[in-house]
Amino acid sequence: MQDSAALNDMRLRVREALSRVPVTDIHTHVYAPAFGDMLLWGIDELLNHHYLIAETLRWADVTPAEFWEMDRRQQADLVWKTLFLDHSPVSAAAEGLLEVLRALGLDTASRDLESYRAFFAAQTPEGIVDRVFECAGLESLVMTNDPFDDTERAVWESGPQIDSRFHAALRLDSLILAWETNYPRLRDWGYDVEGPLGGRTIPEVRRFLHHWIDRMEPLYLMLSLSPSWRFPDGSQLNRLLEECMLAVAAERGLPVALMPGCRRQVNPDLRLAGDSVGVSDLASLERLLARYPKLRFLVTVLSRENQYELNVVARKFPNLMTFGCWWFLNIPYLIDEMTRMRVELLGFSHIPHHSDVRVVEQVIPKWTHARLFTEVVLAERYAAVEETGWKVSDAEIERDCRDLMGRNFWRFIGRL
Ligand code: HDL
Ligand code: ZN
Repeated sequence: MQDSAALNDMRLRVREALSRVPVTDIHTHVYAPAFGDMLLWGIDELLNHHYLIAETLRWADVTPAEFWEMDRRQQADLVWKTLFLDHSPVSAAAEGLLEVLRALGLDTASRDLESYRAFFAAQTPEGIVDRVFECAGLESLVMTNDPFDDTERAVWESGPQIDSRFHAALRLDSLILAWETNYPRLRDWGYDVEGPLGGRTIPEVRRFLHHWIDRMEPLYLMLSLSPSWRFPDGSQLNRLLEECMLAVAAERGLPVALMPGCRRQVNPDLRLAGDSVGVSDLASLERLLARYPKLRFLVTVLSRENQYELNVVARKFPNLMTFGCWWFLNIPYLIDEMTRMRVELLGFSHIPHHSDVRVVEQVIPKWTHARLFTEVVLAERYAAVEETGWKVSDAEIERDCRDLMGRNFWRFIGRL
């Protein structure tokens, strides 16, 4: 059993190091101010986050259809009443919203939603972004960018001046997972593609990818995968994955982010809140990693049951960098479990956290929790190491924290 005084001392040393190191948030759904209303911020967007909508609709005596009939403000009022006033806000998402208000200097004890609205009404997007980056100790973040999103595509085609703290990631779910629906749009854009991938389809899809890589300058290409994904299986999905996404990633020297485990729209009535989780086949991931030893894969999986396996796979394949506690996993209980498993199985060769936020202020609680659980786990591990007589310097603790909170990412993607 560790000496509590030594443990407390070590926690303070790790906390100090974490407060100093720059943080890169490697996967989010926020947009730079240049994307206009696509940048979500403010109390009504915070209350309308789909995590809170899902929790609200479990209690409220409105159907999803009635909820969607309401305007943003009415929806936010219902979420506030249901999850904050009628019931105590103890879920990770609800408590996280209160952490945002506190960090921005608002009085949560007042429970005065209109005063919170008045505060945000007096802010600007750029001002909120600056304030939030400072509160969260964030140096930069990576967006999720989809050329099939009409609003987003128009912004990119306007040649936007993008805040240098916001980096792009080229998301390919619309291209690869929704091929049958979306390939006609590629034809509209002048790409000579056919549904069954015949003719010039493969080179034309590659040309499409090169075009958007030139336009967005993404740090990586990205694809989520259903738990039912298997590799290899000769499917159209895997042909597009290998012959287009991975082939172009290799040509352009870009890493690939794969995110297995999401079962999309199990309840379409909930819209963005309608996705669920499933256990993925990580033997398929192993076969992909083995087939492409020169490609670098950033991977996060959605099922808690896959986490242990993913760490073992990472021990077998240096071209795999695991990252984050994704989506439903991003709750204190599982962040603690996952961080412990990673540190004990992988040491410092992983990326423990990303926020996945959609409303920019949410990075504040996400990175507060990320630092807290990193501090708790590392302090225990450093204390255990020092109990053997080994000494860890403050400089080494800072080096290790710098790796976890950003440098591992930049080094792995070849940008250090
Ligand atoms: O597919 C993804 O990238 C997921 O993160 C979804 O966007 C999900 O809706 C989400 O917001 N998770 O936090
Ligand atoms: Zn995401």
